[in-house]
This record gives sequence, structure tokens and C-alpha cells, in this order.
Amino acid sequence: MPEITEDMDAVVIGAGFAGLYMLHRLRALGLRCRLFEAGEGVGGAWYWNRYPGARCDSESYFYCYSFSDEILEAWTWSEKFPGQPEIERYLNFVADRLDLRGDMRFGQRVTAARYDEAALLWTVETDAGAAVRTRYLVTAIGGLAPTATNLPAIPGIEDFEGAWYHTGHWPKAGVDFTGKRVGVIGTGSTGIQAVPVIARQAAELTVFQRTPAYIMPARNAPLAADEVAAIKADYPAIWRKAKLHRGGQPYDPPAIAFGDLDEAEARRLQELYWEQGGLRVLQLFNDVYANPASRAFVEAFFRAKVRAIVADPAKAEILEPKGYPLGAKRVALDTHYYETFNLPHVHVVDVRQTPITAVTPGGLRIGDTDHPLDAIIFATGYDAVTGPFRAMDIRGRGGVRLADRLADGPRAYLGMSFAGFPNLLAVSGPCNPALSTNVPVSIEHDVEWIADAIAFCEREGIRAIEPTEEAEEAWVEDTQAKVAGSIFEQADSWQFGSNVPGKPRRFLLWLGGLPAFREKCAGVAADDYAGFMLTRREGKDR
Ligand code: N01
Repeated sequence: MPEITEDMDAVVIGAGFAGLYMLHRLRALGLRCRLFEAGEGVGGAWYWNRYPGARCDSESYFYCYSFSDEILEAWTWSEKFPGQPEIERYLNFVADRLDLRGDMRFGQRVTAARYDEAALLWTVETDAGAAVRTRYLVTAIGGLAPTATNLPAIPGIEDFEGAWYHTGHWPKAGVDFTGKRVGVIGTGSTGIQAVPVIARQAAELTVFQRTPAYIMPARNAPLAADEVAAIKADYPAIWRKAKLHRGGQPYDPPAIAFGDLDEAEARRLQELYWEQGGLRVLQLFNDVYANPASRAFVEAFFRAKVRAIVADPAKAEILEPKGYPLGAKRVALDTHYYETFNLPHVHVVDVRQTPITAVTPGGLRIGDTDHPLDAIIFATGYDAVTGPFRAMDIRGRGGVRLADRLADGPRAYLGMSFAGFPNLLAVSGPCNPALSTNVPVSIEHDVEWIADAIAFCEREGIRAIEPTEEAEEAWVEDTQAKVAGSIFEQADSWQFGSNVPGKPRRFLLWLGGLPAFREKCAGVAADDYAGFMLTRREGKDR
């Protein structure tokens, strides 16, 4: 056992949206807290994802905390869709406002945590030699984390003579691609944001695309002073609406179905929404995912847009979304992605028919063709949700490893707690809705629920709270039941874990929607934490 360096009441892992607010709430309970963060600053996903073009595709006015009127009033977003630097500045601003830094330790990655059943305490270890004893351990590590990037096992990478990068831990100093021949692998939300920006520098840019995404224009713009004032005045109503929306967004659900409009009117509205930008074009019909005719109409619109924008028919043919239904993978927002392929130095290569065979010292080999490159960018996503947990050596009762528990697929009760791991609580853990929603709204829910659970334990003299195997299993089954028959089943995606070779195809997110999740979690708390075993001083009370 390592020598204990500190005794705490609560340890939080991660300094992103989740970790900052969790630390704030735990301190408000009077607990002695320590937060560890691997990065050198706050930001979490928004610290690591500083690749060119990194931007949020939720609107800034609701991609933020709602819990503090003071912060809502004091902070002003400059753009409709905030870029990574602005979100990182915002989180730094929040950390300062809440005076959190004194309890935070940066540049320390949590590598292991062991539960001592006799003492009912965790020992949390970092790669900098800290070993902190604590009653509560709260993970705020996110589901798409730098510890669990998806780097395809393409042979030859170690012999590549150029430079290579994964978008999920981009160099802080930035990368200058001027005069370089650059290859981008991956055309999910990330690759789509990065390509137009890198194309402005690179001498040649080749995009290696396996699956063409459905993409709609963000039409990002600065926020005018009067828009900001109107938003700030309307915040109480905005948050009320967001909390009632299944995706945590302050939008009204679409009211009309496909057959309610004649075709000419439907087309007119689609054109209007496309020009307005953002998600609206997906929200014309309320039956777009459930009604094949509705979906086919919208899919055809997306394809026609690609053909209208991309001048070269051969490139357009590759870029047109096809092979899976709209909505089965995340739809992306872009800024001039398709237009970028009209530049003579930007190319697209279909690697579905002929996959990437090797990285050579001088570039990438696709079938028999060599593509010379000075830099390769992997925009290939993540071993999502379970990956970040499996990257740490967390051992619960009986020395059971959480990594082993999660090897066959996602497991957690309410997406926030694990059978066999007392007092280990997870903000946005496996089987949680967060990554299918506007994430900060989900995070606030989880943080508040966890803080309340810990307050309950403190108040009632409960030393350990842990879900039963039965409660966890029922939640796991419900998670899989919720996705059954949905559009998600019709494609491979990170949400299913099927983007990572060898990972079990099990849905990672709870799809019941935020209002139902809120209700479920509130019901459990009101029922004295039904589904949890509560341990008082000696032995189990139930
Ligand atoms: O990752 P992805 P991402 N050979 O897994 C391809 C969030 N996000 O980083 O589809 C060739 O979606 C892969 O191809 P395929 C958001 O939740 C949020 O883009 O598997 N290609 C795919 O094209 C998002 O969903 C924001 O066939 C390979 C790409 O790499 C999540 O992050 C902004 C390959 C990976 O796409 C992940 O997005 C950006 C191989 N061997 C991201 N392996 C916000 O706005 C993989 N690919 C908040």
C-alpha cells in the first residue's frame, strides 16, 4: 500500500464542466475536498480538444451552467456557437468566481483507486505520487476522454517519418501546417470541424472517409448586444424549458408530421431552416426518425445539398451521406465543410471500399496506392463512456476491478453508481443520458443528485452507499431495452461501442430522455435511496 499523503472527505476526478460544479457542491457541504486533473488547466474535454476548428454545436446561451444567477449575469458569450478557446475561458472564469483553485491539483492523472472494506475508505493514487484517503470518490471524467481515444491499429505508425496527432489531445502550442501535405482520417463531428480550418494552411489536404456523415450548416455568427440582453432577461424561462426537454435544450418540439404539409411547402421550410443554420432543419417534422417516408424526404434534401455545393461530381458522390439512415449516427454541424472540397488542393478518398492498409514512412497506403503525407490527423473518436473508467485501475469490494465489470458492456445504476464500489459516484457514467443531451444540463442534474445523496449519508450517519446487483442489473437491462427498435440500431457508432474493434456492441447511453431520468432519480432519493445498500457504522442496515 502506498504511503497516504492526504486525508480528505471527497476526491473528484476531472476539472471540466462536471468536476468544477461537483467540487463547488461538495465544498458547500463542508467536506474537505481534493480535485485531481491530468491537464495543466481547467476545461476537461474543452482543455484537450483544442484542434483547429473545435467548436460546440449547442448554442452558447444554453451550453453553460444554469445554477448561478450571478455567473449567468456576469458572463457574456460572444458567438452563437462558442469555439473551444471561449469555452475554456468560460470554465476558467467559473473556477475563479467560485474560488475553486485552492482545492484543485493539475497535471496529476488518477491512475488507481482501492477500496478498504474495513475502514470504508478509498485510497486514490495519481501518477505524481499522491495517495489520498477519502470517504467519497466522484468521477467527473466525461465519456469522451483523452485517456480513451480510439486510435485505429493501422500497421506502420511507428515508422511514419512525419508527425501524427489525435484530435482528442491536441498540442497546447498548436500545430502549423503551412506548406504541409496533411491527411485527416475520420469524418465525424470532429473531422468535419477541423477540415475547413486546416485546409486554409495546408499545401495539400486529403480526407480519408469511411462513412459520409449527415451534415448541416451551423451558420455561426457573433451575438449582438440586444440578443444577449434578451437572452439574459429570459433565462428563467429558458432553463425551465431546457429541463423539460428530453435533450436538455430550450426548444419547442416540432409540432407537425410529414403528411401535414404539401411537398412544396415542406421544401420551402427546409430551405429556410437550412439557410438559418443549426439543428432546425432536423426539426421540421416530429416523425423524422419514426416514419420512413418523412426520413427519406429529409435524407434526400441533405444529399441534394451536397450535390449542389460540391462542384466535382466524383467528390460529391463520395461525400453524399448514404448507407445508413439519418439519425443513426450523430448529425454534425459544419462551417464550410462541403465548400472546402471545391478548393483544388483538397481531396477526399473513400476508404470504405478499399480500407487503409498501412502507414508507410512517407504517408498512407490505401489498397495499392500510396498517399504521400507530412502529417496525419486521427479524428477517429473515442472508446466512449466505459473507456475512461477502464483506463484507471479502480478496485472495489473484494478487489474486484471496475475495468473487468465494464469489459462486457456498460453497467451502472442510474448511470451514476456501481455495485461492489461503495461511495464511488459518477457524473455522467455508463448508462446515463448525458451524451445524448445538451451535456451541461445533464451534468448539473447528476452533480446535484450526487451532492444530495452525499448530504443524506452525512446527515443520517451512513458510511457507505452502494447499489445492489439487482438494481444495477435492472438499469442495465432498461438501458438496452430503451434503444431496442430505435434508429440507433441501424448503424455502427461510438454510442454502441461498435467503433472500437473488439468492444461489445452494447448501447452506452440511457435513452429515456432527461425529464424521465430526473423523475426516476428523484423517486429513488425520495424513497430513501431505493436500490442502494446503506451501511451505517457496523454492518449493513439494508
Ligand atoms: O468521433 P466519431 P468524433 N479508418 O466516432 C472514422 C462529440 N463532439 O471525435 O463512422 C477510417 O464520431 C469513423 O468512421 P466510421 C460528439 O458527441 C462534440 O468526430 O466509424 N476511418 C468516423 O468518421 C461526437 O459524436 C462536439 O465508419 C475511421 C470518425 O473516424 C463525439 O464527440 C464537437 C477509422 C470518428 O467519428 C465523437 O466525435 C466534436 C478507421 N480505422 C465532437 N476509425 C460538440 O460540438 C474511425 N474512423 C460538443
